[in-house]
Order: sequence, then C-alpha cells, then structure tokens
Amino acid sequence: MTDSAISQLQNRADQCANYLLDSKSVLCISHIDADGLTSAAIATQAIQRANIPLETAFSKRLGEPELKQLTKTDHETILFTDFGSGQIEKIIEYSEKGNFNPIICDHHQPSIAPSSNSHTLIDLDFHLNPLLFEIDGASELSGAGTCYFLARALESGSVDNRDLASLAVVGAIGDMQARDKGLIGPNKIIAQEGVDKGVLDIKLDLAFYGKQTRPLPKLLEYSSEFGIPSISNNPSGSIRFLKNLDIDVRENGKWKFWVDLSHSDKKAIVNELVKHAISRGLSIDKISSFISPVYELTQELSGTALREATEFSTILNATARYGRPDVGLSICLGNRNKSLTRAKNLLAVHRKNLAEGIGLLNREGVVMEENFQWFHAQDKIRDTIVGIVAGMVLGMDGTDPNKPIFAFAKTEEGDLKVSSRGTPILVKNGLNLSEVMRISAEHVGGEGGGHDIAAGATIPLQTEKLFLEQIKTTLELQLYNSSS
Ligand SMILES: [Mn+2]
Repeated sequence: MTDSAISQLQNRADQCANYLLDSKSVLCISHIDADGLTSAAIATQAIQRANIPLETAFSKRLGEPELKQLTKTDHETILFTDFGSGQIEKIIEYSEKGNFNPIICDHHQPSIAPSSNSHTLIDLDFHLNPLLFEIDGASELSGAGTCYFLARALESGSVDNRDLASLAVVGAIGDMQARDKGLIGPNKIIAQEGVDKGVLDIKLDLAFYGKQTRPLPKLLEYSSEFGIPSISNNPSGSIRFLKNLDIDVRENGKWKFWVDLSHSDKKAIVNELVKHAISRGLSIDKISSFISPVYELTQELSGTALREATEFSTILNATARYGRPDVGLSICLGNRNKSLTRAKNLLAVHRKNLAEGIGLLNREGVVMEENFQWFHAQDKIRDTIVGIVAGMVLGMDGTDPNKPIFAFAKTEEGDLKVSSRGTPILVKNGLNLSEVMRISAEHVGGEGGGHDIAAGATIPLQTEKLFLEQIKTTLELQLYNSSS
C-alpha cells in the first residue's frame, strides 16, 4: 500500500459520493455477515446525514434472480455494499439496459471478462474497491472500511463521519482481517481516526476471545486456537491453573471476568500463562500471539458484548446468518433494549450450532486429497455458518493446516453452498480461492468468488464430484505456476 494508492481510492470515493449526492433516492443492498451489516450501517448513516432518501435491504446472495428482482426498484440508484464486484459483469449489463444505476462499494475480487485471458479487472466509474488500487481486499480493507472511505467523501459542512470508524473496525475484525500485530494498511488508518474521534481505544491485551463476557475459566478453556496444553479445551485444567495463582480470581463466590481485573493481576496471569506455555513446549510464535492489539468501542459499556470488536462482530453474525439482519443493523445504528435482547438469544443458538458443527467434524473428520481437504455437512450444518466452521476446524486435530479446506452444505433454496478457507502462507504460494471457486462453480453451472484466502460458491445439487475434480485441477495450476 502506498500513499498514492490511498489517494486514488479517495478520488474514486469522491466520484461515487458525488454521484450519490445527485441521486433522488438510494437503495442500499448489503451482504449478510458482520462486515456486510457494518457496511450497510456506515453507508446508511452517511447517506442519511447527507439528507438523501434511502432504503436499506439485505441479501444472502447476488445471483441472477436477485439482480432481476432489483430491476423493479423505484429508487434511482442502487448502492451495493460488501458484494457486487464479483457480479460486476452482470450489473453492468443491467445498468446498460437502463434497469438501474449502480454504485458498488466492495472488497471482493471483481469478476474477470470471460473473453480475455488477461487479469485486467473490470471497472466502472462508480466502482469503489481497494483491489483496483493495489490494496489487498482480504487483509488491508474490508467492505465496511471501503464504505467508510465513501462516508468520509460524503461529508459536507459540519458533518464529521469519523465516529463510523468503530463500525469499520468491527467489519474488518469480522472478516478476519486482523493479524498478530493488529489491523494493517488502510484498516489501521481508519482505526487511528476512530481513536482521534474518541470512539475507539486500541491497547495491547490478551488476545483470547471473550474478555468482556466469559468468566475466567471459560476464557482460558476456549483458547483452542492457541493450543495451550492442559488449558485449551480443558475445563478442569483451566480451573486448576487459576486456583494456583496468587491472586483473587473470584469475588462473592463467583468467577471474575478479565475486564474486572486490575492491571497488575492481568499482568500476573499473562506471565504465568507464558511460563506455563514455555514449560509445555509451545512455540515462541504461538506464545507471542497471546498478546495483540485489542479494539474497544469506548461508547459501549465495559463488560458487555458490544465493547470489544471481536465480540461485537460475533453478535452481528448471530443475527444476519439466522435471517435477522434487521436486528444486527438496528444494533449498529445505536438501538439497544429489544434489539440487543433478540441478538443475545440468537447468539446462544449460534454458539450451540458452531459447537455442534465442530463436534460433527471431530467425529466424522475430513476427506484428505493430495492438495486439499473437504467435508460434506449435508443438512447438519446451516449453509450460512458452514464457512465459519470450516475456518475454525482448519488446523485442528485431524485436519492439515497446510492445505485449503472446502465445506459443502445443503441450502434451504435446494442447492449446495460451498465455503473454502486457506492460510496466508498458501496465498503466498499462489493460492487464489476466489478463482478456484469461480472456475469450479461455473464448470458445474453455479457461481462463486470472494477473496484469495476465503471464498464461497453456490452450485446445483449432486454436482459435488465434478466440482471437486475441477478444484483439484485449478489448485494444481495455481500451486504449480508459483513454484515454477
Ligand atoms: Mn466483507
């Protein structure tokens, strides 16, 4: 990322903003995950502050039927957020026929012209996407972050949209864009603007998930991604570790939460965790990842699920992926009470489903191929969360951390959802899952795309075998080309 890349992105954002400001009314349509919800929330607030009439809607996918439906809109302009780039060829077709005026604000890989072999990205005047300016859409800028650039470009008079930076950070974290050292690239710039505006706090802290809402033993037990012997996935081991500490980890007969601890107690626990991990032979890389930048939303109460970006993004996934994006959007727009109660109920269901999905994988395992691994959940894991499960099991016992993973699940619509996840090292070696999914899906009459490190597809039932064969061929080409 260079300064000129940022200013090119800003110029394109200005172009899109001017187009929006000239529109009589706008329909904002967005994707149904944490990044899609925060994208819509940022765009919605910025457009409202610019006094442009607006309606906000969500869609699980953006295929031919959904685009056809959108031609019926009465709104002058359609703003696609967190999707649209992968469907840009079709969107341009509709636009040229005069069906609607599109603006796309996305960070997924744009579809490539089928006639050419070159990798020139299809472009249109009102297409805002970091990949057009050599900014990585998988790690440096999320859909919400892209919308944040649009929001800044929409400012006029006394309007200051920097308060929306906290939502942009939640979106980036929800799309797994943070690395060991935190957010990078334009995401990092946005986070700093949030700090300057007073809506965000960035501090080095324990990287474990659940510091706000999990009692200490659960916080330690659920640290599976760190793989700490006799603590991770070990309830009695976690309690034993805490009881051996020389600090008060309980109060009035109840376990404390991480956020309730004093600074010196936190430090003591981290020191003991590090000592414990060293004595059990955990790698230095793993141990140093215990501590990372943590993003807190200063407007939210400490000890609530909305205080930390990681937990906030989980709440949003729990609404949108269960058919209630309206609840997640409402929370992003600042509504609490009813919306939050609903979201917490959905979160309990989401957690149960994730645990069941992982349990299923532990029992049944994955099918190991030469250059990838896969599993078929049939209808035992919801199609909207099968990708999250795939990401969580990649690297766990029984899977190979050096091969991409593909997961199938049946959808309510009567076709198959395929989700895939890779690793940064695989991407460095040539893996581009967006391309794998697009080519393999088109091969069997479906559609697919996304990022190099994570992508999805929808394909007809009973085409798994052909699809898997195409994955194998495409992967061989990608990994062969990079090694030659
Ligand atoms: Mn996204």
